[in-house]
Amino acid sequence: MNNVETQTKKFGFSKEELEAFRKNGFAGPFTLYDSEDMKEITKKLRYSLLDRTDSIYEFNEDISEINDRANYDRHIDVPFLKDHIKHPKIVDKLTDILGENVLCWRSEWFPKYPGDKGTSWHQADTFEFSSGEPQLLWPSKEDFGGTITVWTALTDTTIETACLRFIPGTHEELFYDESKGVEFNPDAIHDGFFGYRYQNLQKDPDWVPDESLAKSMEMKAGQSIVFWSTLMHASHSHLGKTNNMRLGFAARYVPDMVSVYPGNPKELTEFGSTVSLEKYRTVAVAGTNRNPNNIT
Ligand SMILES: O=C(O)CCC(=O)C(=O)O
Ligand SMILES: [Fe+2]
Repeated sequence: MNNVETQTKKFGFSKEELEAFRKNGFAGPFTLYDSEDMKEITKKLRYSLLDRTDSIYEFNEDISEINDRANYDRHIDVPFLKDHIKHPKIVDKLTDILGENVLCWRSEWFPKYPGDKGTSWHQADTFEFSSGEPQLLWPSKEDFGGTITVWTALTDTTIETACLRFIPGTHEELFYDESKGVEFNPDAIHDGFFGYRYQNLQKDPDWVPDESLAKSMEMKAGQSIVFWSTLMHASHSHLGKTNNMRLGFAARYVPDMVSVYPGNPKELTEFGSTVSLEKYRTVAVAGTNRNPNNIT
Protein backbone atom coordinates (compact mmCIF):
# COMPACT_ATOMS: atom_id res chain seq x y z
CA MET A 1 0.00 0.00 0.00
CA ASN A 2 1.51 3.40 -0.85
CA ASN A 3 1.41 6.49 1.33
CA VAL A 4 -1.34 8.25 -0.56
CA GLU A 5 -3.70 5.35 0.04
CA THR A 6 -2.73 5.16 3.71
CA GLN A 7 -3.60 8.81 4.09
CA THR A 8 -6.88 8.74 2.21
CA LYS A 9 -8.23 5.54 3.77
CA LYS A 10 -10.19 6.75 6.78
CA PHE A 11 -12.53 3.88 7.49
CA GLY A 12 -10.39 0.77 7.03
CA PHE A 13 -10.12 -2.00 9.63
CA SER A 14 -7.50 -1.95 12.37
CA LYS A 15 -5.23 -5.01 12.41
CA GLU A 16 -7.31 -6.54 15.22
CA GLU A 17 -10.59 -5.85 13.43
CA LEU A 18 -9.31 -7.46 10.24
CA GLU A 19 -8.17 -10.51 12.19
CA ALA A 20 -11.57 -10.73 13.86
CA PHE A 21 -13.26 -10.45 10.44
CA ARG A 22 -11.11 -13.27 9.07
CA LYS A 23 -11.95 -15.44 12.06
CA ASN A 24 -15.66 -14.70 12.30
CA GLY A 25 -16.59 -14.09 8.65
CA PHE A 26 -18.40 -10.84 9.43
CA ALA A 27 -17.84 -7.36 10.85
CA GLY A 28 -20.14 -4.65 12.09
CA PRO A 29 -22.75 -3.26 12.29
CA PHE A 30 -21.32 0.11 11.24
CA THR A 31 -23.37 3.30 11.18
CA LEU A 32 -23.46 4.89 7.72
CA TYR A 33 -26.52 7.14 8.04
CA ASP A 34 -28.49 8.68 10.87
CA SER A 35 -31.45 6.37 11.48
CA GLU A 36 -34.13 9.06 11.13
CA ASP A 37 -32.52 10.29 7.90
CA MET A 38 -32.39 6.71 6.64
CA LYS A 39 -36.10 6.22 7.25
CA GLU A 40 -36.89 9.33 5.17
CA ILE A 41 -34.49 8.21 2.43
CA THR A 42 -36.12 4.76 2.41
CA LYS A 43 -39.57 6.26 1.81
CA LYS A 44 -38.27 8.18 -1.21
CA LEU A 45 -36.22 5.23 -2.37
CA ARG A 46 -39.30 3.04 -2.55
CA TYR A 47 -40.91 5.55 -4.89
CA SER A 48 -37.84 5.84 -7.08
CA LEU A 49 -37.77 2.04 -7.40
CA LEU A 50 -41.08 2.19 -9.21
CA ASP A 51 -39.57 4.32 -11.95
CA ARG A 52 -37.91 1.81 -14.25
CA THR A 53 -36.99 4.29 -17.01
CA ASP A 54 -33.26 3.68 -16.61
CA SER A 55 -33.20 0.33 -14.80
CA ILE A 56 -31.22 -2.33 -16.66
CA TYR A 57 -34.00 -4.94 -16.31
CA GLU A 58 -37.58 -4.59 -17.40
CA PHE A 59 -40.41 -4.34 -14.94
CA ASN A 60 -42.26 -7.57 -14.29
CA GLU A 61 -45.88 -6.54 -13.75
CA ASP A 62 -46.88 -9.80 -12.14
CA ILE A 63 -44.77 -9.31 -9.07
CA SER A 64 -44.86 -6.59 -6.43
CA GLU A 65 -42.48 -3.64 -6.28
CA ILE A 66 -39.93 -5.15 -3.93
CA ASN A 67 -40.50 -8.88 -4.31
CA ASP A 68 -39.77 -8.54 -8.01
CA ARG A 69 -36.30 -10.04 -8.04
CA ALA A 70 -35.71 -8.34 -11.38
CA ASN A 71 -35.48 -5.26 -9.23
CA TYR A 72 -31.87 -6.33 -8.85
CA ASP A 73 -28.99 -4.00 -9.52
CA ARG A 74 -30.76 -0.69 -8.99
CA HIS A 75 -27.35 0.67 -7.89
CA ILE A 76 -26.82 1.16 -11.61
CA ASP A 77 -29.65 3.68 -12.07
CA VAL A 78 -30.86 5.02 -8.68
CA PRO A 79 -28.67 7.98 -7.57
CA PHE A 80 -28.77 7.27 -3.83
CA LEU A 81 -27.75 3.65 -4.39
CA LYS A 82 -25.04 4.62 -6.89
CA ASP A 83 -23.38 6.60 -4.08
CA HIS A 84 -24.26 4.14 -1.33
CA ILE A 85 -22.34 1.20 -2.90
CA LYS A 86 -19.25 3.44 -2.98
CA HIS A 87 -19.64 4.80 0.56
CA PRO A 88 -16.11 5.19 2.02
CA LYS A 89 -17.19 3.36 5.19
CA ILE A 90 -17.90 0.37 2.94
CA VAL A 91 -15.15 0.70 0.34
CA ASP A 92 -12.29 1.22 2.80
CA LYS A 93 -13.21 -2.06 4.48
CA LEU A 94 -13.71 -3.89 1.18
CA THR A 95 -10.23 -2.98 -0.05
CA ASP A 96 -8.76 -4.28 3.23
CA ILE A 97 -10.47 -7.61 2.58
CA LEU A 98 -10.44 -7.94 -1.21
CA GLY A 99 -7.54 -5.80 -2.42
CA GLU A 100 -7.42 -2.60 -4.42
CA ASN A 101 -9.71 -3.51 -7.36
CA VAL A 102 -13.22 -4.21 -6.18
CA LEU A 103 -16.38 -4.67 -8.23
CA CYS A 104 -19.99 -4.44 -7.13
CA TRP A 105 -21.63 -7.17 -9.20
CA ARG A 106 -25.12 -7.39 -7.67
CA SER A 107 -27.53 -5.58 -5.41
CA GLU A 108 -30.89 -6.77 -4.20
CA TRP A 109 -33.72 -6.15 -1.74
CA PHE A 110 -34.60 -8.27 1.25
CA PRO A 111 -38.08 -7.41 2.48
CA LYS A 112 -39.81 -9.19 5.33
CA TYR A 113 -43.48 -8.42 5.83
CA PRO A 114 -45.33 -8.87 9.13
CA GLY A 115 -45.89 -12.61 9.54
CA ASP A 116 -43.14 -13.67 7.10
CA LYS A 117 -41.07 -16.65 8.13
CA GLY A 118 -37.35 -16.12 8.74
CA THR A 119 -34.83 -16.65 5.97
CA SER A 120 -33.56 -20.23 6.16
CA TRP A 121 -29.96 -20.95 7.03
CA HIS A 122 -27.76 -20.87 3.95
CA GLN A 123 -24.31 -20.27 2.51
CA ALA A 124 -23.76 -19.04 -1.05
CA ASP A 125 -20.57 -19.70 -2.97
CA THR A 126 -21.26 -19.53 -6.72
CA PHE A 127 -24.99 -18.56 -6.53
CA GLU A 128 -25.62 -21.47 -8.85
CA PHE A 129 -28.45 -22.80 -6.68
CA SER A 130 -31.08 -20.57 -8.23
CA SER A 131 -30.03 -20.02 -11.82
CA GLY A 132 -28.48 -23.44 -12.55
CA GLU A 133 -25.20 -21.83 -13.70
CA PRO A 134 -22.42 -20.48 -11.48
CA GLN A 135 -22.69 -16.70 -11.33
CA LEU A 136 -19.17 -16.22 -9.96
CA LEU A 137 -15.96 -17.92 -10.97
CA TRP A 138 -12.84 -17.44 -8.85
CA PRO A 139 -9.55 -18.08 -10.69
CA SER A 140 -8.71 -21.23 -8.76
CA LYS A 141 -11.49 -23.70 -8.28
CA GLU A 142 -9.82 -25.91 -5.64
CA ASP A 143 -11.25 -23.67 -2.98
CA PHE A 144 -14.46 -21.72 -2.79
CA GLY A 145 -14.80 -18.00 -2.93
CA GLY A 146 -18.24 -16.50 -2.60
CA THR A 147 -18.74 -12.77 -2.35
CA ILE A 148 -18.62 -10.09 0.29
CA THR A 149 -22.12 -8.88 1.08
CA VAL A 150 -22.77 -5.51 2.67
CA TRP A 151 -26.31 -5.67 4.04
CA THR A 152 -27.76 -2.31 4.98
CA ALA A 153 -30.83 -1.93 7.20
CA LEU A 154 -33.22 0.50 5.52
CA THR A 155 -35.58 0.06 8.47
CA ASP A 156 -34.83 -0.83 12.09
CA THR A 157 -34.47 -4.60 12.39
CA THR A 158 -34.85 -6.43 15.69
CA ILE A 159 -35.31 -10.04 16.75
CA GLU A 160 -39.09 -9.45 16.44
CA THR A 161 -38.80 -7.86 13.00
CA ALA A 162 -36.61 -10.39 11.22
CA CYS A 163 -33.06 -9.26 11.93
CA LEU A 164 -30.22 -11.32 10.47
CA ARG A 165 -28.61 -14.25 12.28
CA PHE A 166 -25.03 -15.43 11.78
CA ILE A 167 -23.08 -18.45 12.99
CA PRO A 168 -19.62 -16.95 13.48
CA GLY A 169 -16.64 -18.70 11.95
CA THR A 170 -18.57 -20.97 9.56
CA HIS A 171 -17.46 -19.24 6.34
CA GLU A 172 -14.65 -21.64 5.45
CA GLU A 173 -16.59 -24.89 5.20
CA LEU A 174 -19.55 -25.39 2.90
CA PHE A 175 -22.46 -27.44 4.23
CA TYR A 176 -24.49 -27.02 1.03
CA ASP A 177 -23.93 -28.06 -2.56
CA GLU A 178 -25.41 -25.37 -4.78
CA SER A 179 -24.93 -27.46 -7.91
CA LYS A 180 -27.79 -29.72 -6.73
CA GLY A 181 -30.22 -27.01 -7.85
CA VAL A 182 -33.55 -26.34 -6.19
CA GLU A 183 -37.00 -25.58 -7.64
CA PHE A 184 -38.57 -22.16 -7.17
CA ASN A 185 -42.02 -22.24 -5.57
CA PRO A 186 -43.85 -18.88 -5.86
CA ASP A 187 -46.34 -19.93 -3.16
CA ALA A 188 -43.48 -20.11 -0.67
CA ILE A 189 -42.14 -16.60 -1.25
CA HIS A 190 -42.96 -15.55 2.33
CA ASP A 191 -41.72 -18.78 3.75
CA GLY A 192 -38.03 -19.34 4.43
CA PHE A 193 -35.75 -18.69 1.50
CA PHE A 194 -37.98 -16.49 -0.70
CA GLY A 195 -39.45 -19.43 -2.61
CA TYR A 196 -36.60 -21.95 -2.44
CA ARG A 197 -36.14 -24.83 0.03
CA TYR A 198 -32.48 -24.27 0.74
CA GLN A 199 -32.36 -27.32 3.03
CA ASN A 200 -32.61 -29.46 -0.12
CA LEU A 201 -29.06 -28.39 -0.99
CA GLN A 202 -27.52 -29.75 2.20
CA LYS A 203 -24.58 -32.05 1.53
CA ASP A 204 -25.78 -34.20 4.42
CA PRO A 205 -29.61 -34.18 4.52
CA ASP A 206 -29.55 -35.12 8.20
CA TRP A 207 -27.24 -32.31 9.28
CA VAL A 208 -28.82 -29.61 11.45
CA PRO A 209 -27.13 -26.22 11.97
CA ASP A 210 -26.16 -25.60 15.59
CA GLU A 211 -28.43 -22.65 16.34
CA SER A 212 -27.08 -22.41 19.87
CA LEU A 213 -24.02 -20.75 18.30
CA ALA A 214 -26.07 -18.20 16.32
CA LYS A 215 -25.81 -14.47 16.93
CA SER A 216 -28.71 -12.09 16.27
CA MET A 217 -27.65 -8.95 14.43
CA GLU A 218 -30.13 -6.27 15.49
CA MET A 219 -29.55 -3.11 13.46
CA LYS A 220 -30.86 0.44 13.33
CA ALA A 221 -31.95 1.90 10.03
CA GLY A 222 -28.79 3.26 8.40
CA GLN A 223 -26.43 0.60 9.74
CA SER A 224 -24.54 -1.89 7.56
CA ILE A 225 -22.96 -5.24 8.20
CA VAL A 226 -20.21 -6.86 6.13
CA PHE A 227 -20.08 -10.66 5.71
CA TRP A 228 -18.86 -13.46 3.49
CA SER A 229 -21.74 -15.05 1.59
CA THR A 230 -20.24 -18.39 2.66
CA LEU A 231 -20.97 -17.57 6.32
CA MET A 232 -23.95 -19.49 7.69
CA HIS A 233 -26.65 -16.83 7.71
CA ALA A 234 -30.39 -16.65 8.17
CA SER A 235 -32.96 -14.33 9.70
CA HIS A 236 -35.53 -14.36 12.45
CA SER A 237 -39.20 -14.38 11.44
CA HIS A 238 -41.20 -11.15 11.37
CA LEU A 239 -43.52 -11.77 14.30
CA GLY A 240 -46.05 -9.23 13.07
CA LYS A 241 -46.21 -7.29 16.36
CA THR A 242 -45.81 -4.12 14.28
CA ASN A 243 -47.19 -3.42 10.83
CA ASN A 244 -43.85 -2.17 9.58
CA MET A 245 -42.01 -4.24 7.04
CA ARG A 246 -38.29 -4.77 7.45
CA LEU A 247 -36.21 -3.94 4.45
CA GLY A 248 -32.58 -4.75 3.79
CA PHE A 249 -30.48 -3.73 0.81
CA ALA A 250 -27.65 -6.14 0.00
CA ALA A 251 -24.76 -5.08 -2.21
CA ARG A 252 -22.35 -7.81 -3.26
CA TYR A 253 -18.69 -7.36 -4.09
CA VAL A 254 -15.80 -9.38 -5.53
CA PRO A 255 -12.19 -8.61 -6.46
CA ASP A 256 -11.77 -8.10 -10.21
CA MET A 257 -10.01 -11.49 -10.56
CA VAL A 258 -13.47 -13.06 -10.21
CA SER A 259 -15.42 -13.54 -13.44
CA VAL A 260 -19.03 -12.53 -13.04
CA TYR A 261 -21.61 -14.53 -15.07
CA PRO A 262 -18.84 -16.68 -16.62
CA GLY A 263 -19.65 -17.75 -20.16
CA ASN A 264 -21.67 -14.55 -20.65
CA PRO A 265 -25.20 -16.01 -20.42
CA LYS A 266 -27.84 -13.87 -22.14
CA GLU A 267 -30.43 -14.23 -19.41
CA LEU A 268 -30.75 -14.77 -15.69
CA THR A 269 -33.65 -16.72 -14.20
CA GLU A 270 -34.10 -16.46 -10.48
CA PHE A 271 -36.84 -16.13 -7.90
CA GLY A 272 -39.50 -16.56 -10.58
CA SER A 273 -38.24 -13.80 -12.90
CA THR A 274 -36.21 -14.02 -16.09
CA VAL A 275 -34.25 -10.95 -17.09
CA SER A 276 -32.04 -10.15 -20.05
CA LEU A 277 -28.41 -9.50 -19.15
CA GLU A 278 -27.97 -7.36 -22.29
CA LYS A 279 -27.43 -4.16 -20.29
CA TYR A 280 -25.70 -5.82 -17.33
CA ARG A 281 -22.40 -4.49 -16.06
CA THR A 282 -20.26 -4.58 -12.95
CA VAL A 283 -19.33 -1.33 -11.20
CA ALA A 284 -15.76 -0.75 -9.97
CA VAL A 285 -16.08 0.79 -6.49
CA ALA A 286 -12.30 0.81 -5.95
CA GLY A 287 -9.52 0.69 -8.56
CA THR A 288 -10.46 -0.70 -11.96
CA ASN A 289 -11.57 -3.93 -13.57
CA ARG A 290 -8.60 -5.59 -15.26
CA ASN A 291 -10.44 -8.82 -16.04
CA PRO A 292 -11.49 -9.05 -19.72
CA ASN A 293 -14.31 -11.48 -18.79
CA ASN A 294 -16.10 -8.74 -16.87
CA ILE A 295 -18.19 -6.01 -18.41
CA THR A 296 -17.85 -2.61 -16.75
O1 LIG B 1 -32.24 -10.44 4.46
C1 LIG B 1 -32.34 -11.66 4.60
O2 LIG B 1 -33.21 -12.20 5.27
C2 LIG B 1 -31.34 -12.55 3.92
C3 LIG B 1 -30.18 -11.82 3.34
C4 LIG B 1 -29.22 -12.72 2.66
O3 LIG B 1 -29.34 -13.90 2.66
C5 LIG B 1 -28.10 -12.12 1.93
O4 LIG B 1 -27.96 -10.89 1.88
O5 LIG B 1 -27.31 -12.88 1.36
FE1 LIG C 1 -27.74 -14.89 1.68
